[in-house]
Formats: sequence, structure tokens, C-alpha cells
Amino acid sequence: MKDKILITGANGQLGSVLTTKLQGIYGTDAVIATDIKFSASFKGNFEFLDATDFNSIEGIIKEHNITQIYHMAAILSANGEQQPLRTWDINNKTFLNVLEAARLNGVDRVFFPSSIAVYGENAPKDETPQDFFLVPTTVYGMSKASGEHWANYYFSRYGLDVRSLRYPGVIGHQTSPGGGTTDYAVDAYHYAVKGEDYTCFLNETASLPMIYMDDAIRATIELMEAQPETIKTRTSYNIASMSFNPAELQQAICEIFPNFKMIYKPDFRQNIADSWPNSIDDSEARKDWGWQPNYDLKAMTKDMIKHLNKKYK
Ligand code: AKB
Repeated sequence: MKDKILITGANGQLGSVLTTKLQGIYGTDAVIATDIKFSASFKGNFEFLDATDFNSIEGIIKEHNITQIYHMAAILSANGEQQPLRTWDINNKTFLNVLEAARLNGVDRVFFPSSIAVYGENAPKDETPQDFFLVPTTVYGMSKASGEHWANYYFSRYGLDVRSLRYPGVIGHQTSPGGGTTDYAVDAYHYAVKGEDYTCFLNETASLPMIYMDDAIRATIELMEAQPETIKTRTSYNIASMSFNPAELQQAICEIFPNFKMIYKPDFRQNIADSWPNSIDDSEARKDWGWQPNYDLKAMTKDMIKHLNKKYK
């Protein structure tokens, strides 16, 4: 049977880049992009989908004979703290609907995006091991930690092929960030290219794991295309690429824009950053399915600025 792919949250930061990439690999007709909002620039098959409604998800799976689901819809860490109960409800309900609809309708494979937000203050800060126990501090992190356990449960109990990555902060030029704690880094590039100073909501020493969008999307597709027997972790894989703090990012940008300035005004997001690792250990992903990042801070900065220069010209 030919693959038919459903993406939820297809207009989000990662979802929209992933949709374009999957359309390129599998063909535009093989991809059904869904979201609760429509983007005028979208090209391809789009359907409105409120993933909190089980019948709507099941309807789309049946109508299009869906074989793979990438469930990208979620409320991120900083926005989540503004509305904890709604975030728990949206993030968990949508994923449980996806899992159950996938199981009942013979979907082959499901992708669940987890996050470094699953770790809490108890975890070692550097090279945090994948299997360290999870005590998240945000409702977003709690929803991702519980999602990982549900993924594992559906795999062990029903044999549903659910795969998951713990993303670091994702930085890309294609889309605007949507309410995360690591989003300062994306914002900083935009301000630098526009020739403006940037007021950062984290302090200059807040070091966090980050990844360039190209690497994040490639990791996602490589994981989903890996042979099932190579996937040994059914909760979620750590993937690492680079780690830096705002001062190091400023320095990297200043190599291209020497006058770029960052002003530091930490707010509630600093507490979230303080509870997350500085760097994570991704040796399991490297060992099991060959994960390897391509971009470091310097290479990412060069590429981001090249693309944003075109955008703002
Ligand atoms: C966020 O900052 O909330 C996200 C994440 C690290 O999951 N980018």
C-alpha cells in the first residue's frame, strides 16, 4: 500500500517545514496537512482539524486511508504556563485521540514530538542521560513526559509503531516561533538582520540545547524511516546538536553583524530555562539509528542570516 501521511499542527513552527519536506519525498498528494488555522501561502492538501475531537481525526484517517501520522500540534512551554489546564487538556487529549484512532484504524506508524522540557531541576545539567527519571516543572514538560509513556504503552500493549524524539530548542528561518522558551534565539537573528537591538528574556548565561531546523526535520524523517527493529527506545530519543547561551549566540551573530547588541531582561521564562539541561546525551539515537547532526552554532548562524537577508531585502 502507498504511504498516506497525516500531519496535525501543519502550520506550526516545525509542522510547516516538515509538511513541505514530506511533500517533496512522498509527493504532494500523499500528504494531508491539518491545523485549526489556515495559511494562505499553503500549497497542497489541507483540512481543518481540531485534534481534540476524536471523530474528526478518525474521519480523516478513514477518508484518506492514512498510514502514517505526525502529531505536531501542541502548546509550547512559555504559552503553556499562561494556561496550564488548557495546555494539559490540548496536549494530552489530542495525542490520546491520535493514538486510539491510529490503533483502531490500522495506521502503520505514529510520530510524537517530545522535548528537553521533560527534564526537571533534579536531572544532571550536562550531558543529561536519556533514561534519567523525569520531574518536569512546566505543564508542557508534564504533557510531553506523559505522552512518552503513552507512546510506550501503545507500542507494548497494542504493537502500534509509535516513535518519538526529544527536541532541543529548534531554530529555523522558515517559520516564526510559537510561545517557547528557546524562541529567543530565533528572534535574535531576525532583529540582527533588521539592524535592531534585541531585548532577550533570558539572562546571558542561560545555556540550552538547540538544533537547526534542517537537522531537526532530517532526524524526524530518519527516525520514521528507520527499520522497526532498530528502534529500541519507545518512550523518546534524546537528540543533541549544539548548546549555547545568549551571550555566545550574540558573539556568533556579531561575527557577521559587529554592531548587533543584546540587552538582557530575564522574565518568567528564565525559571523555565533554569529547570532544563544545558546539554543532553544523544548516544542512544546515534547507536540505534545512526543520528548525526550537521550544523554547529557557526554553520547555523551563517545559514540563518543568509536566508533572513533574502526575506528582509
Ligand atoms: C520550548 O521552548 O517550549 C520548545 C521546546 C524546547 O520544546 N522549543
